[in-house]
Amino acid sequence: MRLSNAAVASLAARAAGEIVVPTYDRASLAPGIVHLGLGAFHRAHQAVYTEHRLRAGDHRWGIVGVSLRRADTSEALTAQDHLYAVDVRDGTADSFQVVGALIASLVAPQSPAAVLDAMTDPRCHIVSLTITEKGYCRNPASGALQFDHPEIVHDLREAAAPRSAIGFVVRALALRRAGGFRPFTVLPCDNLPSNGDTMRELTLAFAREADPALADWIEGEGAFPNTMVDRIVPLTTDADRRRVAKQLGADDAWPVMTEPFSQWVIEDRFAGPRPAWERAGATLVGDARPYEQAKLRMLNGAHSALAYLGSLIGYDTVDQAIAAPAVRNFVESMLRDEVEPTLSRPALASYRAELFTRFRNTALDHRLQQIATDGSQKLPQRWLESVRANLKSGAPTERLAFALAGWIAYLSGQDETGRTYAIADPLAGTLAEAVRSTLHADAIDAVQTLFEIESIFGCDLRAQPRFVTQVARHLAAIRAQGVVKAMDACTASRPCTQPQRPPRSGE
Ligand code: CS2
Repeated sequence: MRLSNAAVASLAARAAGEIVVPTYDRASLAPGIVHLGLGAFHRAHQAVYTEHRLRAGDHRWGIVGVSLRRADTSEALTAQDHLYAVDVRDGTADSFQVVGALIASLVAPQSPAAVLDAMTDPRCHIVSLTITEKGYCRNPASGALQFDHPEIVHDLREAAAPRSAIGFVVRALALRRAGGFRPFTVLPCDNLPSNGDTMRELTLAFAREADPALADWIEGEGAFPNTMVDRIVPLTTDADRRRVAKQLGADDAWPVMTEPFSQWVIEDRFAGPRPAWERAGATLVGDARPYEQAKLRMLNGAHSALAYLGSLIGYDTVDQAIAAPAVRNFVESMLRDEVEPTLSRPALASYRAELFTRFRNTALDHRLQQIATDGSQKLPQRWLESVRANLKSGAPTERLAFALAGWIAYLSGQDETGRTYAIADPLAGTLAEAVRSTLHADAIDAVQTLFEIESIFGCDLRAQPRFVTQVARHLAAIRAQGVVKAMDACTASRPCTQPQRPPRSGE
């Protein structure tokens, strides 16, 4: 039996309360949210918060999911009335919820007009996004819109059939303005610094180029709250599908796996109505940035360190890597000594302890290679912002330099057991070229060559000779002794502080 509206009734009867299923009339849901990026993360996070409000009787918030590229998720979900299971795994018993919040799905390349229709429907009040860091078409170091990005070039020329998320948002806002409607709230849910402010700047930069009067309207009327989103959601595997089918008693072609933990911090400034997500456990705040910064630099920063260093050693999953004492001690000291001092969120030590518990979840099978993708888009906000803050304040950067050396070593495409892997990154070509030219060169040459890539490192870091030397020293140690030995030595070393730069007048 395939999961469907009809199947849900019999599931509910059979499972007698053990599986949570939609109990409301799905046909009565209005399309209040259009979500761009129909991946597993959205379905295990924002959709679950929204489901809570639908169950409570507020039927304005059905979700229309949009895949910006591939059709596979949409096709799988269409065949099961857009129902899917969320499998929450804590290492003991799984718990299941069938979510009904998704009422339709669209594949943007197949029908951009249908996507624009959904976004301009007056009942749509929110357009949320999980399009990954690279989906924003921004320069990762400077944050500026990449006007030479092929999708942006296309969307400025052919506004009526956009390809990029920015192109869709600007076109839909233009149509709403022309129709006399209010703008929707744009709610980015990706791991970018100040993701709402970032999206606003990118949207305005695009709109100014296309139509300055539209840009003024968006600037005056639009809303782009910052959000911090947090839930670990590994990719779904066929083994997951089989396990879910057995436990659910129905086939689900695309269930999502996740952990018990979930957090969503949202700035409460919307252009129109919104679901009462705070009643579903979200935190509505005036300023989400302290939470967002702590999450990016601690959870995601630790994740990336685990991904590159753990993969190099030969581990496959987060729980395997964190179980190794050398890795755990290193990540702990990196967070405690070099990341937390850059943050203002309260209770950082208990936040760190909670992260380690989450990383140890053996049921998630969270692949390091999943996290290792798109390093060029992730490292600026995960590591380099902490590096810059420490260089400025004179605090140590030794462990962050080691993590960077680990990333450079990872780019060789081969781990210490001899296994090879592909580098998945929009800058893969540039990175491969840099690595090829320096594989047998001195570590310092390798680091300097990598640091020349401005869209990752900006122009400032290569002008910090002590930091460049630190990274090179660690890269040389990794090459000579292997990751674990080099890492133990780095963790044991007394953090060496940077000479503090005297403040310039006016700072
Ligand atoms: C991970 C994140 O893949 C990655 O880069 O660091 O997806 C992480 O699991 C989530 O941000 C957790 O909230």
